Amino acid sequence: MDTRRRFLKKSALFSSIAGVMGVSSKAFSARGFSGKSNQPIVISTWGHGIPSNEAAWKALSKGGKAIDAVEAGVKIPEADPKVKSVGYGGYPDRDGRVTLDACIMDENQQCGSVACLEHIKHPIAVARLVMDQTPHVMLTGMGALEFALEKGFKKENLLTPDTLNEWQKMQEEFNKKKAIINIENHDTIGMLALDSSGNLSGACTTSGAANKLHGRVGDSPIIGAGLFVDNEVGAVCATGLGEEVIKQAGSAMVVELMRNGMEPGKACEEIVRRILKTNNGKSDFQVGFLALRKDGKVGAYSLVSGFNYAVFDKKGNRLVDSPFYQ
Ligand code: SD4
Repeated sequence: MDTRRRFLKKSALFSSIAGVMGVSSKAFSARGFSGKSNQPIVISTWGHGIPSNEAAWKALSKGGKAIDAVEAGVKIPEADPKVKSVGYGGYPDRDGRVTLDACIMDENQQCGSVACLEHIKHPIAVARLVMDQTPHVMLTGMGALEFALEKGFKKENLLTPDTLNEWQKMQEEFNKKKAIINIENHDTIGMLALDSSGNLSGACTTSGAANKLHGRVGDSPIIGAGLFVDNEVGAVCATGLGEEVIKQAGSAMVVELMRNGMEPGKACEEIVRRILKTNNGKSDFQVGFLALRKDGKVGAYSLVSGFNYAVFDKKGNRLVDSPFYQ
């Protein structure tokens, strides 16, 4: 076969594969997805994403960097005692201790993370310093706390009387050991942003599952599980039962599927389906993924209904219901 015919045959094959995967051949080179955008956008999980996006948009709309926007954004629920699944006022573990997990990742694949951190209101800011000022990616427990105190963070009591009261009432439900979806209050904030230079970053912060064993770490501070950013392809974050997300390397896998041409929403759905499969079709828990592709396209998918996310772009800030399995 002459070179031209071989080339035409290859292009036809590529077009049909790309068609099946739902991507335009323009955005898909031989090396994978290659679209881009420099229209700023920020997206984040759950209703508390709305005020968080506002804070992030302040930075983004002035030409600020995505990494600074996501840090500023997720600090809003971290400081809000009414948000009982993130930061100050978050539900404690089984021993009544508030332990926080957070991570952050930028366009150069630099990242920082803290896990099982107590007494610090803004774990995301500590994670940022782990990224910016240490040769490490992750600090845990006492080590993370000592690092934060060394850097001048204030030691605080994060357990509010209101949360303690609710947590005490919840003990009865926990003791029944019945599967109640989201009883552990899986409402982490994961935030993804694209800035006007076309760069992506993400942040994720949580008090984790309410009533967890002391020392339990979920997906949220684990790069590749609760968050992953690849500046060539897209950024993804996860919410829900962290153990299931970790088992699939969830966020990294969604990025990889997008790299291979899958649409963001379909890529999220595929990983939810894998989780469902490993649970033999049982869906008495929640997991959800949120994805932002390099060209600004957004997608999400959750196992159970009820997951929503906030989107802020030039059209404004709004809450969107995620598609779900059931
Ligand atoms: C965890 N994924 O610790 C976290 C909890 C969460 O929304 O709320 N996610 O398992």
